[in-house]
Amino acid sequence: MQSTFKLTTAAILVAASLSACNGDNTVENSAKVASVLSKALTAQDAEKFLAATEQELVQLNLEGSRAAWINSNFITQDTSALAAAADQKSTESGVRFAMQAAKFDSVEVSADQRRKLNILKQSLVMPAPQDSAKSAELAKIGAELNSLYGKGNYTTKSGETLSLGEMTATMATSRNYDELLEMWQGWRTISPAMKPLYIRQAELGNEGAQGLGYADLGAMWRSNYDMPADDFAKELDRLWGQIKPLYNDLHCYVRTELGKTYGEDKVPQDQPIPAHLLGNMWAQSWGNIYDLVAPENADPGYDVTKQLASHNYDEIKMVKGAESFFTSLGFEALPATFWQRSLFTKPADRDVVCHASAWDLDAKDDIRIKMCIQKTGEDFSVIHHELGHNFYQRAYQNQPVYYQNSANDGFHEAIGDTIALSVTPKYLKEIGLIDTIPDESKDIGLLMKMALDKVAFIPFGLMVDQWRWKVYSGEITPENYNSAWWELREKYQGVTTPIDRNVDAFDPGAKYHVPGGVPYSRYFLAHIQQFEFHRALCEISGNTDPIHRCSIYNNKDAGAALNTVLEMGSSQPWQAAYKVLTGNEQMDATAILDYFAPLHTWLKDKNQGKQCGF
Ligand code: X8Z
Ligand code: ZN
Repeated sequence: MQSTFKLTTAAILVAASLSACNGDNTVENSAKVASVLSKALTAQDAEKFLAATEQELVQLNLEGSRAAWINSNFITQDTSALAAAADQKSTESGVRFAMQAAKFDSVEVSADQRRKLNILKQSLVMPAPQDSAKSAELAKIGAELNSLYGKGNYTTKSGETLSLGEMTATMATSRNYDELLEMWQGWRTISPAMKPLYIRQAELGNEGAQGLGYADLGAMWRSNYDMPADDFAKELDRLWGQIKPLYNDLHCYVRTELGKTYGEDKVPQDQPIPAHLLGNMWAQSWGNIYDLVAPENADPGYDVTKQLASHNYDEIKMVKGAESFFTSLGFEALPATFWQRSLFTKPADRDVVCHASAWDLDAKDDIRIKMCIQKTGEDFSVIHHELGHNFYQRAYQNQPVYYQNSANDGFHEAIGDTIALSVTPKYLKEIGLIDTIPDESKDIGLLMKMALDKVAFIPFGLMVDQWRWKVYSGEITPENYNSAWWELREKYQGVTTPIDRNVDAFDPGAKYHVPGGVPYSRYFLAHIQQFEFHRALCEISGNTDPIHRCSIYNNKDAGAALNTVLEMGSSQPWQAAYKVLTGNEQMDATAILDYFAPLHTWLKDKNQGKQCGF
């Protein structure tokens, strides 16, 4: 399990467990640490503290990951209780480590020691107050929220009980306004029950963060980026400002086309778009409505979902296909245990958390994914995304446990997506999934499909944590949770609720990462970073095609460059890792803007004379 995109509520401090063979030496280590911390402190004491803590972390991570894995694969009261107990133990230890690390604040230590101490102080995602009753309560709430989401389903008006996967498939393919609305509303029946738990979790998480010296939990989350927390918030605004003109033009064009499909009474042309019409349960990526907005005469003429079916791809073959992209770059094949221990399909007989995730159980080679794969082009991309996590975890396994993490959490989310950007027509032909590469006259179609997935996502990637930061700061109070959520959805995405929401609605809870306690800014960052990484790797590979046609498949130089950054883990400030690959220390949206430049010109032309904006 991986802390920065860790899918349980609390977080162990660093990436994953190292070894399954260490005994539980927690008590002995705690005594060593206590004796170190009782005297005037030196750099040598810091060394001893860090070494002892490292051993504890390895053990805690392994126990925590195993409990969380079992709970997410078999959701029952018992496994939730066991996961909560492990979570409580690791969170309490994490708080203790953070407090102890702070004791070295004014001690002169080496740069490496300082970085490790800072990592100990900062990286809890859901810190508990220093009170065992409250830390037990927080862990129990986390497990309950996770179960409510994992078990969530909806029984239709006609009496059929549907899983999220089934409803997701209908959201992607149905073009019936009322059917879409029923799915959209139906899924949101799972979350009112979460609201009291969420309110209490925010109180306890804030108390924990304040105990560690942060103004609130949001401030703690923002302080994880090798820059002052306020500067990080400003960086996000700056990047969004770069992308907004492109997003606005995409939004404007899509709204027009949806107006043609559903009628302008249903999609008013001067209002935000109803959130259930965009092909996705959360209106977060819109690639599934490509057929409704496809540019005339520029359709590439294939559909990955159909190609997978006609080439008899099953779930395993899809994962093998994604793996072979990584091995083509020079990465070692996945271990046999990956294939034995991963979850690839939704079990018929039990509740599991289907939201896709990648795990590293022992920081050696016990890497796995857990995913209820659907045989679609969309899930083919998600598989690349998940394997990106696994190959990253494996690449940094020789770092000390403190650095077994990505350079910043956006990197972890960006790697597999970077690879998926190379799943171009040229690549699909090379692996035999399509017969001919569409000519350049079809590029607008290819770019449109990609923009619906990537550009459309960006304001969603931003607003989720804008909402949480305001919840944690107290600016959004529980009675305003839902209305403030929709205000932000309108402000950033220009989408609106299709129907007035009940007073008890808690729509943020219907998005996995909110009950899951997973920060979301990482995905916003990843959507910018992946285009910068893709551009850099394409340059290294000697690509001469337009950037959206570039595939780094089979290119060992690109693979080696990528591996250099992955191996670094979080041993350096992320800016240093960024520089290794892109030559810059600052994130920048010009790579994504350049990638979509031909589409943007096309959109501006199509939008001429229209009243854009929302
Ligand atoms: O949660 C994920 C991954 C697992 S880290 C499947 N993603 C975000 C989401 O689904 O909301 C990937 C893109 C955004
Ligand atoms: Zn991910």
